[in-house]
Amino acid sequence: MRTTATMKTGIAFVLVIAAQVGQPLAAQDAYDPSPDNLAARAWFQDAKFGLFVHWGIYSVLGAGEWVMQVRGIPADVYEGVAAQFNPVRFDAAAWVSLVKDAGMSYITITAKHHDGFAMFDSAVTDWDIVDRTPYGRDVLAELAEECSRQGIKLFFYYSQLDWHHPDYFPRGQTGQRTGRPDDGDWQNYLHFMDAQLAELLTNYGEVGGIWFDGMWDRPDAEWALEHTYGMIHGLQPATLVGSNHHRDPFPGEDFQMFEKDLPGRNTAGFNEAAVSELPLETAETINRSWGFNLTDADYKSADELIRYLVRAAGADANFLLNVGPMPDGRIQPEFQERLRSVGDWMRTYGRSIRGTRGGPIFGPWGVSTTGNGTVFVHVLEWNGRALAIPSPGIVEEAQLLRDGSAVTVQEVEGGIVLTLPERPEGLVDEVVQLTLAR
Ligand code: JFZ
Repeated sequence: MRTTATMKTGIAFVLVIAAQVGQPLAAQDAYDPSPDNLAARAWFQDAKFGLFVHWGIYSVLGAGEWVMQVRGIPADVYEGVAAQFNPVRFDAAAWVSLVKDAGMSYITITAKHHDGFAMFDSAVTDWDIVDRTPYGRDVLAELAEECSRQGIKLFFYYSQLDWHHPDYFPRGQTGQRTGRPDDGDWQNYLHFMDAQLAELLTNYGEVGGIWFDGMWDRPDAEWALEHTYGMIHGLQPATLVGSNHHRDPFPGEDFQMFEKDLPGRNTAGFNEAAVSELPLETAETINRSWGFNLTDADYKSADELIRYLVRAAGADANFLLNVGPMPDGRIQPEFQERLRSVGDWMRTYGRSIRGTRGGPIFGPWGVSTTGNGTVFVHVLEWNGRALAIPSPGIVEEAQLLRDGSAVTVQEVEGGIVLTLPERPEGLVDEVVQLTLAR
């Protein structure tokens, strides 16, 4: 884990330099999102909470999704791992039910990660789950079908960086130790990538979005984003395009993501981009790993995850919470327990998250969210009885969301004072619902 973190910080550093040199990257020029796309953006912002799934053949090795890079495994040796991937306990219905139990509305799953391995049946390569594993089933197809049955939207993560494809050349910051020949046809690689994306947008029903990652590996390469983004929107206008490039959004992108940070913050060290007008999303892990990691037991508590969800909603961002399923296809119990606890919380407090937008007030005590004439004051860190906040408008009614009991509101100069009850032991978020005069 430590090696990976150090290495990624290195990548972030290179990225910053590249951004300063300022090679403009063409994207989808004069992009005018379709009405369907704008509706999908609103749906996305209402949804607020999704499951990120990092799953690939790397799970067999139990050391995260970067194992090929970290251990310097040559591409031909790594191919042997595919032959051992046999997730006989994969159950799409169980995954999607878990997502619903957690109070989530969408899934973003790795269709292809940096190892280049397609978790779907691709016709343009045999480096995929159907052709190379004893399991031989298209897990994305099964998941897509189950998602549509249970009313969950499905997004695909797609790595532009590829440690396996011979035409990913010249190589970038990573993938140097894979033993591939030192030549390759970049245009050919771009065609391959577009062909796989076309498969994903054609064979799996409605695709909620494409979550790109890995462009940072070759920041100055000609990625022909305008072509790829245009193709995606041509096939499915409502599909939301986003990219984890940690730069200001390019035309053709429909949402902006922040990895391991709330929008506008940069505790991770690589979130230098400004917060845009696009719908926002922040991704986070439950332990410290994205892909299944056998030795990572550093789990965040359910309360910490709830607080993260609330703070994301307060910052007007979706929360994409990750699991790395095991090589047998199951999601480990530690993740399931936590997801279900967050879901229990969502059953009481979901109204203050789903369908809301961030703001308008916040303070050291917490954040707020807004939806249809209501402001939800999320008191996360405050043990006192009297809470002074700026006035969000004319308050007609104030009550605790957890039991509907009335909260006294007093107008004072510069704001209002809420009189809260004694804070119950272990309460993670005291939500006060303020109904405003229209
Ligand atoms: C990327 C992936 O490398 C990682 O495996 C995972 O999928 C995560 C969600 O996304 O991680 C990154 C991407 C960019 C930087 C750091 C980590 N960066 O620019 O420093």
